[in-house]
Amino acid sequence: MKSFNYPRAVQAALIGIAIIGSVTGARADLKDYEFQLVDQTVRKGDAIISVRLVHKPDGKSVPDAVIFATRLDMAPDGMQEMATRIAPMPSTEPGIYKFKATLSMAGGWQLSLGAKVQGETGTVENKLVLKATP
Ligand SMILES: [Cu+2]
Repeated sequence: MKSFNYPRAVQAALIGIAIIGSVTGARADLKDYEFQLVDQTVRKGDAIISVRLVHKPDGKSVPDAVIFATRLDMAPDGMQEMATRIAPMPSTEPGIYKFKATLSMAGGWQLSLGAKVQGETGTVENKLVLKATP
């Protein structure tokens, strides 16, 4: 019976380590956060782009993050030099962040975003691809 007890003790210790690991991981891991496009497709021209910042482990939206849009360009269509200006807009829904941009051409646009999340150190960085329709 002694041979039985030892592995169980090890198993219990490993579970303990796993729990501690996941708790600290949830606090410190910026990979737990991601941006998601509210709409994958927008109309060409003056557009409003809405993104949601999500905490993946619980699927919750993250309000009060400091978001900065770094770039919007047509890299998905091989035109990375074709960039357009992007401006933040006020949002009425917590966890949803809005931007205004002029998408001068139909096709794929890549939005590069960064975020500072309350209580987390470092910066969440994501690239999202949306489609502008003619
Ligand atoms: Cu283009």
